[in-house]
Amino acid sequence: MRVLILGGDGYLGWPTAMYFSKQGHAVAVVDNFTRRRMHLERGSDSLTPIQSLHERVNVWKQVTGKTIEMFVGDIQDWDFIHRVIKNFVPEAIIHYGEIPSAPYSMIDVHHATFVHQNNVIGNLNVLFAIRDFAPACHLIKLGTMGEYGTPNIDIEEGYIEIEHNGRRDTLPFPKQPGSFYHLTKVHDSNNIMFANRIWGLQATDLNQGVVYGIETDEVNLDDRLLTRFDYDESFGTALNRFCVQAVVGIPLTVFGKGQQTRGYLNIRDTLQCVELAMLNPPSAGSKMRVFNQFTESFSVMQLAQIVQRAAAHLGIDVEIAHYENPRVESEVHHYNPKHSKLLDLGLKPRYLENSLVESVLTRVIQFKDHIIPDHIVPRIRWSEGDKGEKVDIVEREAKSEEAVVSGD
Ligand code: NAD
Ligand code: USQ
Repeated sequence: MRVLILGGDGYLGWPTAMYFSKQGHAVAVVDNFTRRRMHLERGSDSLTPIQSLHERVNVWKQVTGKTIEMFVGDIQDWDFIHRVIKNFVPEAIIHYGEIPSAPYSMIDVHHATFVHQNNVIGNLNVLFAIRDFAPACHLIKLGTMGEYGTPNIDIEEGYIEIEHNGRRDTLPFPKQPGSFYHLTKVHDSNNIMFANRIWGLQATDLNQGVVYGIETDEVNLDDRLLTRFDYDESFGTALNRFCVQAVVGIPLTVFGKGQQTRGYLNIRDTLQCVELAMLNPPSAGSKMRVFNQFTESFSVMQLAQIVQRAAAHLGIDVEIAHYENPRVESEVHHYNPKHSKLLDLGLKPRYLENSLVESVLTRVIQFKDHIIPDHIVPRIRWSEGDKGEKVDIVEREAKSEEAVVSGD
């Protein structure tokens, strides 16, 4: 198939490009290096040394003999993106090309509007370009499980059947996202649903959980093909951060009570999921399809304990600490989202407990000299007022009283 990967220089986009190229698809990537520039702005960086997109594409060609086409430009620029879609004529677009960070979107008004413009306008351009230049194309759009928030009922896969005043309907599941970033994904979902309804645009919205892992078969071919790995407060997920903290000897930064529960999946399973969505498109004329894309759920405290156990296998002693929560979120809540549709299509999940050492910790140890400890302590707060101030440790489950959080 002709596959266009938006955000093809990113954490997920680059491994997806290689994976599809290896399967024999004609692959092109689009990126404008926003993610690399946001790191320059924040003074942080990927732990894994990543090559430029040009170098990645060249190395891929050297190693496999396969070509990945490259378009450098901004999806917000209609002139650019409509020409890419018109000329490449994709059969599937995998849309990863957005800013993915909740904390970054909460820094201040400038970051919130920047993230909204980038994500919502970019996605709208893609919808119009598909309508006008590739109407048969299947849009596979990365949304997030965080669109749903943490309601006190089970989360359905996109839609919920409701009976109200004696009448029944199947309606989009209510959304209560937890950051301005997560809100952009809700706006995208609504825009895609509308485009599907009025133009018949074929779309799958993948509400993805938190992805972990650095290793894929293609990444492992050559270290110059490595994907990024972030651990700073803006772009590092809790699990990535805990792995780095374990290796540098900082008590794991569990925010608040640590009962916040999320869905997780291995990066190799992200590749399987987008492939399954692409090879099994929704039938013509059907409404926007929604998959909840994750394989396991864990509370933050469970994650910390998994990291502690995995590190112990490598002879590393890890402490867990409770920090004052810089976010405004439910710290204790119900969490039981359905996620059967991708399993029904054949997804074979990998599990965190079995794969953390191999998928993450060995690579963190390999690159531990690159760790910038100053970027581990959180400073971005959801509630206004104390941004930039020290975040205090309010409670500690540590074994050693001397341990300090460096980087303040
Ligand atoms: P990433 O930041 O590593 O990749 C996104 C890429 O898109 C970057 O290379 C960036 O430069 C590019 N990009 C952003 N705006 C662009 C624009 N206007 N024009 C051109 N390129 C642009 O993020 P990721 O972790 O690979 O996530 C990919 C997608 O998956 C995002 O939409 C994210 O919200 C979603 N997602 C990620 C996770 C996760 O755990 N990584 C979980 C759920 C959903
Ligand atoms: N957390 C800690 N300690 C930390 C960092 C985070 O306890 O050091 C907590 C947060 O308070 C939150 C939970 O861990 O309760 C998850 O936070 P996260 O930073 O790991 O993930 P999140 O901000 O939700 O964002 C990530 C990706 C985003 C994706 C989302 C999927 O960055 O792109 O959309 O996961 S989901 O969580 O399902 O919304």
